[in-house]
Amino acid sequence: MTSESVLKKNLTQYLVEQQRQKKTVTADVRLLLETVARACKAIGHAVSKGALGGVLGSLDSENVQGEVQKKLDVLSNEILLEANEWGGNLAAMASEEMDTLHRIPDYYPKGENLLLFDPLDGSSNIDVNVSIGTIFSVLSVPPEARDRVIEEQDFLQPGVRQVAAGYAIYGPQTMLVLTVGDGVAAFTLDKEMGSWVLTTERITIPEDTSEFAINMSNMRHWEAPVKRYIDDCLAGPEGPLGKNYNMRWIASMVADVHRILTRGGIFMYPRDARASGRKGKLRLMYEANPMSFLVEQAGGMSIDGTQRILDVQPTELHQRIGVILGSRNEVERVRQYHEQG
Ligand code: AHM
Ligand code: MG
Repeated sequence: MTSESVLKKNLTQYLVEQQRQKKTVTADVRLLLETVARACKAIGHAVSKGALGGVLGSLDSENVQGEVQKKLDVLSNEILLEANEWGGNLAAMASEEMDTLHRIPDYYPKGENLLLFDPLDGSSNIDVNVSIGTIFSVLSVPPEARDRVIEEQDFLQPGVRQVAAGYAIYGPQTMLVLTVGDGVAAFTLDKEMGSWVLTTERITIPEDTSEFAINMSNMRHWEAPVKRYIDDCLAGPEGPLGKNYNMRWIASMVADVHRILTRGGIFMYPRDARASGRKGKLRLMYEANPMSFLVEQAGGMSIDGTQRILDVQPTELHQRIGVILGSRNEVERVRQYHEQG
C-alpha cells in the first residue's frame, strides 16, 4: 500500500460524483455498481487461488448454449447472484450461464434495474492462468413492467438503453473498467486496502491502429469482406493498406478489449459460415452490448459488420452476434469493406 493510493479517488467517490454533480446515475444504480464491484472482488479472489482453492477444472454440466461449464463459471455466477439478490437495487438478473432470467424473490428488497452478466468470460483460459474477466450491463425496468412480474422480454432492449456497463479483468492486476455514459474510467484493485482506486479517469482509444485481433483458424469460414480485409492487412506495405500489421489474440474478450482500450486496435469475432457461427460466437446481451458501450464511450466504434451494435433490437436473451470493434478509423474501414460486399 502506498500513501498515494489512500489519497486517490476511489470507486465510491467517483460514483457519488457521477450521481450528484453529473447526474449520470441514480442512487440506485450507484449502489448496484458498488455491489457488482464487490462481487467482482470476490470472484477475483477465487480466481487467484486457482488450484489452492480447488476451483480449476470442469463440471459435468452444460450451460443453455451447450458449452461445458467450468467450476469457476458456476462459482462466479453464484457470487454475482448472491451479492446482488440482497442489494435492493434490482428487479431481475440474466446471465450467460443461466437458462432464463432470475427474478429477485418477493421477500427481498427490490429496485427498478436489470442486471446482465457474463460471470467469467474467457473460460478456455481459466486453467492456463491467462487473463479472464466478468462483463456486466445495466438496464432500467421498462415503464410498462414496473407494476408486474418481470419477463424475459423486459431485458430485450437495444444497447443504447444501457445505463451502465463494464468489466472486471483478473490479470496481473485486477481492474474494473466502467462507463455510466460519461466516458470510461478504470480502477485498479488495491488488494491490501480492498479498495478500487481510480487509475485512469477518461480512457480514449486511438483512432488509428495497425494491430488486429481475430481467431485466424476460422479463416475458411469467414464472409468475403472479412477475408479481404485480413488479406489486405497481411499484404504489408506493398498491399492496399500500405503498412505492416501486428496480430494479437488472447481468446478472452475482456483481455483483448482491455488491450484495445489501452493502446488501440481492432477486435473481430465476425459471423461466419459455420452452423454454430452463422450469427457469430459472442452474445449480444452479455458481451457485445456492454463492450460496445465502453468502446463508443472511449471514442471507438462497434459494429456487427454493417450495423452499429448498440442499435440492434434484441429478439432473444442468449442471442449471438458478429462483433467488430475498436479504433474508429479501422472499424470504419471494415464497415466499408462490408458495404462493398
Ligand atoms: P466464453 O464466454 O464461453 O468464455 O466465450 C467467449 C470467449 C471470448 O472471451 C473470446 O473472445 C472468444 O470466446 C474466444 O473464442 P475462440 O476460442 O473461438 O477463439
Ligand atoms: Mg463470454
